Amino acid sequence: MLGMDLMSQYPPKSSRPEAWRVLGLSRNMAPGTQLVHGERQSMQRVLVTGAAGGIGTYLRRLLKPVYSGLVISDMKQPADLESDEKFIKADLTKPAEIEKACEGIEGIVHLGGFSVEGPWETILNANIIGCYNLFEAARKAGVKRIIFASSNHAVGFYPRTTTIPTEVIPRPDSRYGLSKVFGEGLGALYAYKHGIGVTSLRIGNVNDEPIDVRRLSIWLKPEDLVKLIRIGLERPGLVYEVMYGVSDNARSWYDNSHAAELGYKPEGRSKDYEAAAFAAQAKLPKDEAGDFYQGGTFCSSEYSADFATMKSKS
Ligand code: 15L
Repeated sequence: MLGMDLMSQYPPKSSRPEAWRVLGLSRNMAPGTQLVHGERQSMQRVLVTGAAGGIGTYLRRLLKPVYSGLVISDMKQPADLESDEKFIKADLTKPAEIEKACEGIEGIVHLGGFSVEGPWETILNANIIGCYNLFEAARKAGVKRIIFASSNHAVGFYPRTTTIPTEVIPRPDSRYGLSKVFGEGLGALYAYKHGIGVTSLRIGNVNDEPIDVRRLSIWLKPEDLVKLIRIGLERPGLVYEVMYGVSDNARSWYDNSHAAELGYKPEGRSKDYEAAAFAAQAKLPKDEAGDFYQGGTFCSSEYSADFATMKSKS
C-alpha cells in the first residue's frame, strides 16, 4: 500500500529518482508503466476520441511520446495525419464503429462530440447518445480507465464572485453544458457499476495562452491537460474522480485542491498573460449576464430571465 506522502508525488518526476525507486519503477521503463499492488501494470493502448478537434490536435502531439500504443479516432481523418499515427474512423452515433475503435484498448480519453452549444438534436446525438455508445463500447471491450472531457459549462451558471469546489450542484449554462453533466453522471455509473476507473475533467479553455479576461480564470495549458490525463489513466486505485481542467490561474474560480491531492501540479500561470488578455477583452462587447457568470456567452446566449432578479438570487 502506497503512503499518502508518496501519492502526493505522483506522477513521479525524473528529477526525483528516489520516488521512482520507491514506486518500483526504473527510468528505463516506458512511460505509462507502473507498479500496482506489486504487479507491473502497463497503460499503453490509449484511444483518443475526437482527435481531429482543437484539444485532440494538441493531444496527438503530446501523448504520442507517452503512450506507445496511441490510437486516435474521429468522424473524419485529420488532414495532417502522420504515417506513424494509428487512426480509426468512428462515428460516435454508430455503436459498431465505436466498438471497433475500442478493441484492445486499455484507456480512453473521450473528447469526441459537439464542443460548443448547438441545436438539441445535435447535442442529443453527439454528446448524449454518442457518449453512452462510447461508455458501452468501453465496457464491452474491458477498458480499464476513461477520461471524460467534461467542461466548465457543466457549472457555468455560478457567478464569477464564487469559488466552487468539485462537489457542487451542477448549473449547466447551455444544452452543451447539460450534456457534460450527463457525461459526468455516466462516468460515475460506469465506475461504480462496472469497475471502470473514470475521471471527469471539467475543462476550462485549452489554448497556448488565455485569450481574454474570462479565460485568465479558466485557462488550461495543454501540457497541464496531459498531467491531468496521466493521473486519471495511471494513478493506482482510482474509482471515480472529478477535477477542474485548469492551470495555476491566480484568478481561478475553482477550488481544485482535490486535483492537488491526486498529484496535480500545474505549470501554466495565466498571470503571465494578463496584459494581452485585458487588451483583447477591451475589444469585446459588454455582456451583462455573460460577464457576471463563469460560463460567459454560453450563459447569455438565448437568455430570457430577468437578470437583475437572478443576480440578486445567485
Ligand atoms: C468549452 O467547453 C468548449 O468546448 C470550448 O470550445 C470553449 O468554449 C471553452 O469551453 C470555454 O469556455 O472557453
